[in-house]
Amino acid sequence: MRLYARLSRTESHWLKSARRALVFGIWLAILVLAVPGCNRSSEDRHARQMAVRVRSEFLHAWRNYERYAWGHDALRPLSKTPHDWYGQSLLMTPVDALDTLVLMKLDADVGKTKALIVSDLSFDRDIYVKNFEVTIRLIGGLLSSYQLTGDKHLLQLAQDLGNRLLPVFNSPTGLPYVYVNLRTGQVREPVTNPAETGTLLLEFGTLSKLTGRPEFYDKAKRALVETYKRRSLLGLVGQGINVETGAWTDTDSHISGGIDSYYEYLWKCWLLFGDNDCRDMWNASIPAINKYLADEAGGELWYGHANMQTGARTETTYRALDAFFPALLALSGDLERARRLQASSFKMWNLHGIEPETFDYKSMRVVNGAYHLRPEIVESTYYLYHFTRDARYRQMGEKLFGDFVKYCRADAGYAALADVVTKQKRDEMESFALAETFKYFYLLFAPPRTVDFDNVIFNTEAHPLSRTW
Ligand code: DMJ
Repeated sequence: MRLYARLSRTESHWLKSARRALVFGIWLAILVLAVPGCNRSSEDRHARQMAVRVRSEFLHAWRNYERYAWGHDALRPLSKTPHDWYGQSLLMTPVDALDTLVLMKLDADVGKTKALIVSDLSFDRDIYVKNFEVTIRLIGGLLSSYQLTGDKHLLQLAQDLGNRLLPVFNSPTGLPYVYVNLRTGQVREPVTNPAETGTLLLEFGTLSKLTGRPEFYDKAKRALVETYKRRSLLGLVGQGINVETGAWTDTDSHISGGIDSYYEYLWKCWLLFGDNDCRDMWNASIPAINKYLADEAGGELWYGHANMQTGARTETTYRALDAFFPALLALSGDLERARRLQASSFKMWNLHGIEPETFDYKSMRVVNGAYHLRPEIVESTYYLYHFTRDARYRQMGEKLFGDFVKYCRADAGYAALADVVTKQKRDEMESFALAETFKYFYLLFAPPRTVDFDNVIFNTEAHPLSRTW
């Protein structure tokens, strides 16, 4: 009896301890599950506040464009005067910025801007325009805004412009001339580069799919393939090519301006159109880039310049434009290099609190100190955050944005810098500041559903294109 009583006392003691342990376990589990959730939701709350801040700074730039340059290509933010690239306006800023207005849900501004474009934009003009620039900014902008709003006028304008640009491809090689007269179709300037010959297929291809006219796709693809076919035995392309002879005029190779978006479109055209040739050309090119252009300096990853024929290093410079490459590496699945290169870009930025146009990664010296309000480093921050969900990329973005506002905000909009060391401003606010820089800052902090990342491809001017066909 006594034994039984002792046993049942022990048992009830055991039961109590077990119950206590269970309650403790449940609390622990709640804590373990809830604390990161709390962190996550406070991080998200902070991100939403950042998105609101970005949107309001975007509006500072946009309202001043409206006030001092409405109907013109761009605002000069220091003199508060308008600027037209070719003496007559092609509405560069309104067309380039329209899909940013849509994504930020600035509905009244979308309506007003669309009305301006539909009533005032005419391509029947006796001016020579740069095929590359008007393709990425105007065709890209019109097509993405058409896809986002469903307004057919925008597609009609894109088609009209596409028709007027087609004569650029009438060279012996199929590589495009640099300039075309929008009214007469006359072309000029045969010496160009891979960025200008190979950054056309996302726009012309989408135009083709949406209008059912194969020639847009075929001509832009031929230009891309003809560029690729002229790669060296090492698998590199140069930075100057003659469209009449097909010969290289400059054999310096890099991922920088003049070549950059040629590589970008190889991979992205595979993603958007499922074009196997584009995938194969990318797969054949990326090993050469990583072998001859990638460079290690002080334990960091950089990409420099090399001779396309010999692979010999020609420059140890890295540029603000090159900072797009982590985004492309991440998109193509190479997260490790993407992370390392992004850390290098951020280092370049932090040297003077804002990035220079050109920088020598061996000597850590500024080579060209201008800052043109460029988006590339922000673009890569956004891509890396998307692929990793690592909160450090949002913190990085916050630092970039803080500096951007601190040094580039002017009374009337945002101004480029003449020199990142002295922070002296210059009278320039390129349309890509509104099309790209503010957009990528916004997307980094806005709810992920703002853009269906997995179903859009951003053209090189940050215009999201989707496979609606
Ligand atoms: C933009 O017009 C495009 O991103 C282009 O591919 C490169 N340069 C500017 C922005 O820096």
